[in-house]
Amino acid sequence: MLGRILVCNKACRLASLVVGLLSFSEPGYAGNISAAIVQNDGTPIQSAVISVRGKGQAPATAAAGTRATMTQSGQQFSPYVLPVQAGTTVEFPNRDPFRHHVYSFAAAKVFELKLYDSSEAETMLFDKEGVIPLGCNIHDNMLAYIYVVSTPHFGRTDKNGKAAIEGLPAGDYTVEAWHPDQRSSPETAEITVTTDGTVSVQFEMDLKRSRRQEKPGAFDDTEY
Ligand SMILES: [Cu+2]
Repeated sequence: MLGRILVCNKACRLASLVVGLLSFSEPGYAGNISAAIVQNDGTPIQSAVISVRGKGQAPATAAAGTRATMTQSGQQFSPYVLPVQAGTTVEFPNRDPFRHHVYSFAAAKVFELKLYDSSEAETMLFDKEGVIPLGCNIHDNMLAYIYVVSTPHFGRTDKNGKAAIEGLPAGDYTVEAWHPDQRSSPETAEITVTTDGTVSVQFEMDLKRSRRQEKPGAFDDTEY
């Protein structure tokens, strides 16, 4: 695990360096946010969404053609939480040798992808902000979330509870942290990003027990 952290840090430094080089002719461009999300006892929380909105920044939709993927494999959705910017088309590839029937009743997107197998390329456009829980009509254990944001600046925490948002113009921002199992409403923090700096933000969340994506004999707790 230590090795992985070192690799990640190296990669992060490299990414920061690249951003720094790109912005060399544009002073004041590159600022970063390093977010950490933990439970009240300090346990890292994976699969939380960090989204960042500049003060006065209007809602922004994704560039045309932006795509993301929510896979069905091993009778589970993957990833458990998929953050996308409004205007993103999500592909729902079925990698199982049996059919799925994906649906949502969420206010932000009511839809269903009727029984389909691996030969069919199912897609759906998500154009409205909000939380979209996904289920499958055939497999009750299947559960995942698409979280639609209206900013291009967002990320999802890894197994260490960390997420990095890079390349932000200097300025004042509101940072929001969201997780499907949090007891309270999304946490927010007001921060200021400065030239070529990294602002660290930490959130604590109280998670309730969730049925997650349990399936007999193959409970996967790696998401937490
Ligand atoms: Cu299914």
